[in-house]
Amino acid sequence: MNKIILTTVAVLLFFTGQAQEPKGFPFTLPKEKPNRPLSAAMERNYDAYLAPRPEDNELYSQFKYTELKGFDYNGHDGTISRRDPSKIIFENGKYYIWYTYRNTPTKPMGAKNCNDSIPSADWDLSEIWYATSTDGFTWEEQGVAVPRPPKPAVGWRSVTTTDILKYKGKYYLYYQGFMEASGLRGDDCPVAVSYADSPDGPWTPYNKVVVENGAPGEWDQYSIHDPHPFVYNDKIYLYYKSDFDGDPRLVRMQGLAIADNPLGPFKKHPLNPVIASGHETSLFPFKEGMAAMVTRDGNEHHTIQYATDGVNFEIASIVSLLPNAAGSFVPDAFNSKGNGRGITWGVSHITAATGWETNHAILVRFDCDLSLDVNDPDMKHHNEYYRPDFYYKHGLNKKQRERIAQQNKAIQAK
Ligand code: AAL
Repeated sequence: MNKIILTTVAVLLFFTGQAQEPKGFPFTLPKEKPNRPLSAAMERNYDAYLAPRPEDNELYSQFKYTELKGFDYNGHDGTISRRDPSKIIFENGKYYIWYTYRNTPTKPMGAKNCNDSIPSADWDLSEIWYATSTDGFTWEEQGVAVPRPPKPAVGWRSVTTTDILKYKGKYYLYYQGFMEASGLRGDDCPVAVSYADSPDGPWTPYNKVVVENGAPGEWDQYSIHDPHPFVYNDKIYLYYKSDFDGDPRLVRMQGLAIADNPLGPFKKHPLNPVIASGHETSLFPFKEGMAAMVTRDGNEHHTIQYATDGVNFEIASIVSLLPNAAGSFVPDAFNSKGNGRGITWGVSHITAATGWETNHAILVRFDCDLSLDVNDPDMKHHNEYYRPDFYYKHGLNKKQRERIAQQNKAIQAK
């Protein structure tokens, strides 16, 4: 008898609609992908990102910036520049960072007006210097790590844009080695390396190119920039950027070269370019893969991307105010063993810091929450608010105002 009553009630409820799923998408955002027809956007919201809400997405973060203490810039007159910082490592009870250091009698004067002492570009006639810190906010500049070698050694014109690798107890600094002033043909250079038994040096130049330019006609035939080494899958994974498709509308993308030995040979990945956007792209081990902060250039600039295999990157979040040329503190850069924990801070640069007239870059600190070991809700807001003067600073140029004036004239004439 009970069975009959229960069945009757269930049938009645069904036809009265009380037991049916609501027709529209539910008010409470489901944490898991709901089993119902979804639009492309909703499919993506569940499939492409680590969580349906940014604040729960471990690869989403805001970025907050702090002025650094300890670096003098000659009154920001353009004669001293610090830029393109390395990853930060912690050794001997302090943080270490390396960076491009330029100290020239004048600001950069362009390729046509440069000479043996006048720089063509902000990173011309530069050396690799380093600094240490106990808190990441105040730094003590230690001086030169890798000087420019005598002609014709690789990097005789300028050694720049370095990054650090620690491997089997030894230290390696990879850097761009310029053999001509940047801008004469393009920003053309290969990558060289120096090595040491201590992060304080002395550094011995390997005096050979370790990441070659591509073959004629290949995307990376002229420039191998931003060498960015990790120990991943028990090999040295060196990510880099190249500029291609020709001046002045350069396309910038990221490649990967892999070696068993820090001094090479490095074999370029057959799927290069592996990241189709970005400029000084900064990566870090994350879970079993690699995450990338993709800045400035390309369709996918202002994204954080993730590749479970370190090669095939997908967009993991869309962010703003990404640090340029980020040198992150990546505690597990050389030993993540498939369990990369992510990052919370680093040093980045701001180029033309006081305008293009006194063209020089400064180093700044950035903080974020891209870490599996930190939960900072104040780094996860996404409805960011900027004050009017921030918007007004991004104003119309003369050509755009003229176009608008023409449009106004045309509409008046109708
Ligand atoms: C940087 C980097 C490389 C380029 C120049 C200095 O942002 O991409 O280092 O060569 O600009």
